[in-house]
Amino acid sequence: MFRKLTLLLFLVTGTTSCQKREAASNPGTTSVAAAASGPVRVVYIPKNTGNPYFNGVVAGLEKGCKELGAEFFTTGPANPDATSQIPFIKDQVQRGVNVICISPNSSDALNQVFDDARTRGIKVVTVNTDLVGNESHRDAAVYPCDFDTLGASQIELLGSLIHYEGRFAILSSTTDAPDQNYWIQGMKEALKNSKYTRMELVDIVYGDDKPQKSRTEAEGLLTKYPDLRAILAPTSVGIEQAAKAVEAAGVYPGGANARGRGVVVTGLGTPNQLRRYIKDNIITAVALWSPPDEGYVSAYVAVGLATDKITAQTGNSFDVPGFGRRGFGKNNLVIAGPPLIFTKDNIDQYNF
Ligand code: RAM
Repeated sequence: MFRKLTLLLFLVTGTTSCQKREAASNPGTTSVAAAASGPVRVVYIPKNTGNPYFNGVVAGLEKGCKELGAEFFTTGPANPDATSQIPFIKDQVQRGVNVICISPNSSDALNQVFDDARTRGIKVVTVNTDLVGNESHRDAAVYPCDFDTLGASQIELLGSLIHYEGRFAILSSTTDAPDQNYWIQGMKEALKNSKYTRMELVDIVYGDDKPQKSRTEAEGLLTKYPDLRAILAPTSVGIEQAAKAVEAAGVYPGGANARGRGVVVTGLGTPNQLRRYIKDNIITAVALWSPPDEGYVSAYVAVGLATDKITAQTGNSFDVPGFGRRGFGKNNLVIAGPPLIFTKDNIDQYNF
């Protein structure tokens, strides 16, 4: 309700902002974002709409922005293609938003639009995903947990579930996704560890974070590799569809058609989407973090930057209520919290 209201308010005031922005292009005048009065306006652009994962991030941003007296709204493309967010970013720049929080679909395709936005005084904060290798094109980044160790921890989780032995495939999101690609790189590095010599990565397929394509890719893996021991899906869309595929085929551990010990599904997924599969023993354990916490910390970074209460600089830190202090690490990266592992025993403690 709050989001709808603020969106409506924002749309109504959009024309005024555009007029101000035109004036701002005259030499000697300040940019709209800098000149705009009233509450700070924060927009969040997820990778794509329709992915329940991002609802948690939105809820956290909304809560934090409300506490800080900022206006918040969210908009985004239907598909997580590398360039699909560009028109949305341009539109928000035109409307004179103060902060663009975004989970980018590419590490480099958005550099130019971000540069344009920042020239106008708009802060750009990447959330959940970063411009890996192009960090100078945004002001700060918020990761939900430490991505430097996430790939290795995914391999360890998988290893522990398959007794460190067997052939497995990765079901990822898009080929351009900066987050999944970073984690996959970490997974490949981890696999060089002698602990994992009996685990073999046979394929990487991409479901583009679309349910149907992810399902088709998961089914394709089951057909192509009859001896597959596991599907590792570091995407909340992919893992849900992999769970559906092994359930329908009856090849999950203990399933009617399981060969040997069956096909294990693990990776990253939301408790709300996977609760049933975990309770029904289709999946034993998955990892993630708290998307609402990530969104909440992002709100404090976004509004803090827009009001100059926070300066994005490695070594600087700031308070987030209930979280204590959070700080900017290398490349102005903020880590919101710890990773989490969900099993039958704890899944009911989480609602996102
Ligand atoms: C999907 C998206 C998102 C990722 C989660 C785990 O929802 O790809 O970026 O963080 O999975």
